[in-house]
Amino acid sequence: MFLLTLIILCMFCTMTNGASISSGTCSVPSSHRLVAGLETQLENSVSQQTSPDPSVLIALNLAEDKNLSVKEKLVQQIKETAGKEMTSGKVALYVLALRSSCENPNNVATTPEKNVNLVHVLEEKTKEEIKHLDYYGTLKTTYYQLALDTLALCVEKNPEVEMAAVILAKAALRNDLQSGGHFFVDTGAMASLALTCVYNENIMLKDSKLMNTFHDALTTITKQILGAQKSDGIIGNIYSTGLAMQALSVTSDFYSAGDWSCQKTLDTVLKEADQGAFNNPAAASQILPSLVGKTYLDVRSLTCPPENVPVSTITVFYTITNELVGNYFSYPITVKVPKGSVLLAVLEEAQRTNPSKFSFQTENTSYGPMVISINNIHASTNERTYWQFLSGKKPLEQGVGSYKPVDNEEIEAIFSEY
Ligand code: B12
Ligand SMILES: *[C@@H]1O[C@H](CO)[C@@H](O)[C@H](O)[C@H]1NC(C)=O
Ligand SMILES: *[C@@H]1O[C@H](CO)[C@@H](O)[C@H](O)[C@H]1NC(C)=O
Repeated sequence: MFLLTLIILCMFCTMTNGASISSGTCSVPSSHRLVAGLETQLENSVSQQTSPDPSVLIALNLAEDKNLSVKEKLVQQIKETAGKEMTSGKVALYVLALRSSCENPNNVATTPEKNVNLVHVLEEKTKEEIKHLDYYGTLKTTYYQLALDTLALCVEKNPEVEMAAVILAKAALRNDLQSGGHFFVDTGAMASLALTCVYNENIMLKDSKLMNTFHDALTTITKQILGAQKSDGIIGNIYSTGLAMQALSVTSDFYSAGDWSCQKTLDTVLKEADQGAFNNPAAASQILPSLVGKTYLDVRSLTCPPENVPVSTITVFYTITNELVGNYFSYPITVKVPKGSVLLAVLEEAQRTNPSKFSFQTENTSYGPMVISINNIHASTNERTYWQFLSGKKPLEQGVGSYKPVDNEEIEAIFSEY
């Protein structure tokens, strides 16, 4: 009885705040007032920004934001600026952002004439980071950006990811993932996402022993992120909490259920969001994915329409008429065929739709297929009859194997004498 009461109480408590829990992750529905508010704020930021923020596009896509025009505008701005000089981490965010919009970062049209391969640029920038580390003992930028580089190369299944991931993992094991002692949680969380991606995609690794290194690094980072929890559920500070939530939601194999209450963290974040803590678009873009239970790794699994764009179709009004032999008839049918199809495709589509009336036969000739019967009415040399094809009232000058009808054309086949 006591247990039952507890269960009912608990159902009630999850219902009232509209949140749901599943293993290692928690979220609020995208209809939630604060989620919708953050999305609107990000949408509005797009026109005001001087240079596009790829993190905003990633967040809007992960939240399945419905404002297509604003996302298209952002994609356009990102493409137009893709050729500019950028740090490695910025290039990585560009790659992730384009991927999240189902655009191919390997071939970005910066102008109608010029394309760049951003993944290749990312490879080069990542190599520069590593070279800098070899020569000077520091990266060109920061481990936060090297983590972004690793994540984007992994999402692109690029083989160069391996060396970046190794450096990141080793830095984590040396306790080196920080910028001057600050922002460990932000950097650790980004590194955790990157290394989880590489860990999941282990098929790419040439050296399978590296899996142990990545495993150890993820264990270390996860422990440190968990160690940065405050009593109210905030991890690091409020602005690193979103990234930390993303990291912890993909690393649940590396800690036990009691080590983190996703729900407590979520509740505090929602309270802070309500008080305007994420009024800055960059901050909003980093918190939104975790509210809707998504992570940057989900950029890999967003469903994109098939690469080959659907062919546009045309409509043809096709009629077969016999007022010459047997039972007279005139049957109309409307068919849709791919644009550029020959008339034969119209006949085939009509036959498929209504075989009892529109079945037909052809005979191969030097000029291509010649229609010899429609609806069981056969052309006859003896009777000097044939199937005549007309567009409107005008006889065609080509056969069904060559003639290409246009959209909304009226084609008639009339059983005739010659
Ligand atoms: C690395 C880092 C820094 C480095 C940047 C140097 C470098 N060469 O990379 C240093 C140490 C300089 C730095 C400084 C500060 N940072 Co900082 N930083 C980060 C971190 C970890 C990564 C940023 C990054 O590389 N992004 C990826 C690249 C590709 O994108 P980007 O747009 O080119 O990034 C640039 C900007 O983010 C900028 N930047 C970094 N921090 C800040 C902070 C502010 C307020 C501004 C305007 C710009 C800025 O430097 C980046 C590199 O050029 C983020 C963590 C996060 N969650 O984003 C925090 C973060 C952005 N920083 C933060 C803060 C608070 C600061 C400081 C205000 C701290 C302070 N008390 O002084 C100062 C800035 C003071 C000032 N001079 O205006 C907060 C911002 C929170 C917010 N809502 O505004 C974050 C989110 C960390 C956190 N969880 O608290 N930061
Ligand atoms: C999309 O966002 C833009 C910018 O905030 C806004 O002007 C527009 O009305 C929105 N469109 C829809 C369909 O919500
Ligand atoms: C006509 O030729 C095509 C190839 O050109 C062939 O596929 C088809 O089977 C032929 N049909 C007849 C009836 O010979």
